[in-house]
Amino acid sequence: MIRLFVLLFSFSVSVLAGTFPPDKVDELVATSLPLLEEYLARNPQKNCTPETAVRRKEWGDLSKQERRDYTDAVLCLQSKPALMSSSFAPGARTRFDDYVVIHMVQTERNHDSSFFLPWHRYYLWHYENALRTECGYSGYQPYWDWGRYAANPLDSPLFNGDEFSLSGNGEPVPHRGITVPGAPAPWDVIPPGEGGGCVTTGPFKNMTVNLGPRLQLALDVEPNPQKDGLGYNPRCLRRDINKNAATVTTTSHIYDLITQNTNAYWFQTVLEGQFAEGKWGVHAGGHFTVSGDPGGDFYVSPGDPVFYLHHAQIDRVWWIWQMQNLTQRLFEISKTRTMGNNPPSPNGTLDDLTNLGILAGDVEVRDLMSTMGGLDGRLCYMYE
Ligand SMILES: *[C@@H]1O[C@H](CO)[C@@H](O)[C@H](O)[C@H]1NC(C)=O
Ligand SMILES: *[C@@H]1O[C@H](CO)[C@@H](O)[C@H](O)[C@H]1NC(C)=O
Ligand SMILES: *[C@@H]1O[C@H](CO)[C@@H](O)[C@H](O)[C@H]1NC(C)=O
Ligand SMILES: [Cu+2]
Repeated sequence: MIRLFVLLFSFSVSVLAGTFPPDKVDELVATSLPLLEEYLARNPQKNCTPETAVRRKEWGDLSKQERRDYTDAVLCLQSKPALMSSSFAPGARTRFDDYVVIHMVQTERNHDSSFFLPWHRYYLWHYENALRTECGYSGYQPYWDWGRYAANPLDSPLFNGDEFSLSGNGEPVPHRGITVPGAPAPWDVIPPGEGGGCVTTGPFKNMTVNLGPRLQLALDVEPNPQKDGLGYNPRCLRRDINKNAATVTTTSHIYDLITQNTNAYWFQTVLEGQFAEGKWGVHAGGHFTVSGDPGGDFYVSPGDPVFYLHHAQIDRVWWIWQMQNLTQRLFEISKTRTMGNNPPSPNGTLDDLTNLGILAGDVEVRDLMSTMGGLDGRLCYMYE
């Protein structure tokens, strides 16, 4: 009887939400919302309430028109001149490139450190704002729920290559797999997918990648004229959509990450991957599901537009994790101020400052912890 009810219930929800029935992570969101409302009632956050908060949606739940509006806005950002000075970054040609440069020059501060989650939250929000204010986009930043498509990412509304996707795979070019630093065999190499060449379908088929590469990739890519990757190096967007990497981003992986890690240290550690133990984690897993150039480059990865949907899902998973115990987790950070604590540094604190270079000035990490009222109420969003 209960089973029948659950079946009927999920059936009716799936009809409402389109073709994707709620999975067990979506159910965690549903059960958390009353806790969030109760917390906000006790701790009001700058006029941000579930009624006023905007909703970031999953790509597959957007209508075709909404998907097209999003990619049009990204193409618009790619058509506007950079703010970044060309003496600082000769490869920064467009407003889209400005964001790539900011990520490149701050990579070693904002990964495997106390800044990782809050900084990327700030970065995404700023990019979403640029799409809206500079390119007339009226929606919000969509996310990519890896779990929905982990079995076959190529056959997804993100990567199927149609005009409503984020463009598809690269042309087939034989290439080696991805080396995972420090991982023991057989996890030291992610076997390659069937792409690797230039993307030839969908909205980004004509896109020019200007910056990078910074790292040695598995692909044959023209090296950047500058060692720091900031030189001008125009080339096609390459991808290798890789289901071998997606195996670590299933809904079960996401669910376990959220429910089995009860402090910020372990939550972030498992999310970012424990390479020495052969665990890639959902962060690297998602990046390497797209891979290619610049998607597979730790520094330059925001140069593939899918980056922002991947990191929106990272931000969503953090948000869901925070909601499981807001009293403890809303303002809980971990790790030190330097990547991998190298060189050694003190534990990060909520008073630490972080910025987006020329795009946005210093804010306290504390101001980035809540999507419901952070940045003096300018952060006010939820994920569906
Ligand atoms: C790509 O560029 C060609 C030539 O300029 C143009 O005809 C075509 O519409 C462009 N395609 C997309 C998806 O922007
Ligand atoms: C939330 O965290 C607090 C502080 O660590 C703890 O006392 C409480 O039991 C937790 N609540 C739940 C529901 O886990
Ligand atoms: C830094 O944080 C870790 C847990 O993330 C904790 O075990 C350690 O005691 C902290 N160090 C200092 C100096 O507070
Ligand atoms: Cu990053």
